[in-house]
Amino acid sequence: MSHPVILHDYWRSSAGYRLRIALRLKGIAHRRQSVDLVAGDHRSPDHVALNPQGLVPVLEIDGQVLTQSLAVLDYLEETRPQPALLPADPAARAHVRAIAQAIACEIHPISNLKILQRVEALAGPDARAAWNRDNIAKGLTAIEAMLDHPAHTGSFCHGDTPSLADCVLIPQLYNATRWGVGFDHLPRIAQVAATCAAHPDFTAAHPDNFDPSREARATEEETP
Ligand SMILES: N[C@@H](CCC(=O)N[C@@H](CS)C(=O)NCC(=O)O)C(=O)O
Repeated sequence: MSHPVILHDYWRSSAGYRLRIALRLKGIAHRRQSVDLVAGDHRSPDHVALNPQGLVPVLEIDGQVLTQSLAVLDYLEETRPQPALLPADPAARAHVRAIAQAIACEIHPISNLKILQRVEALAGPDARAAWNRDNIAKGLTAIEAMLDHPAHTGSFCHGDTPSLADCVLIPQLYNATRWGVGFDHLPRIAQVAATCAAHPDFTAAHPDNFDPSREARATEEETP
């Protein structure tokens, strides 16, 4: 019996955006279910039943309910190995994972909605943007140094095909732009951004395509 693949996410969620890219790169047909973070839908009993952490994304696949985007990316790679989003060489795999984790475990968590709301409550509305810009700018500077290594040349984060690192970096760059943090001065990141901006699976996953003010299609069937 085949199970429908359902991605529960919010159009501006960068963790959800990671999975939107990976699902397309791997050609996995799916349906998207919008969870409106601004309206607080992620705290509803229905959503908390899917994800006890009350976060997006959640992926229903193969009869499983999966949470934590990096764990979901690993699941997709293990169950649908082609096209590979991890290189074959163990050292290269470690590097790709290190980039993904540097973003997902270091930069992203302290830019999260609940953290920004707490910073604003403690230190005022200006502190929210200052905190976030500083965090993203410092984080991207470190990522640039990680990418700028002879063993990891290419038009993507590693080599000339997309990897898990690109699935995580591109949403972080979307966040950077939203918050007015530029990255033109970081040549490797700018190169990866330009490469992915010309790739149909990355453009199809872009948040603008899911902006409810542009198009009310929260539960519409989508194919990669
Ligand atoms: N580590 C989690 C992070 C998930 C996460 O932080 N999701 C955000 C949206 S990008 C969220 O649901 N935020 C709700 C909130 O902060 O209240 C993952 O990678 O899935």
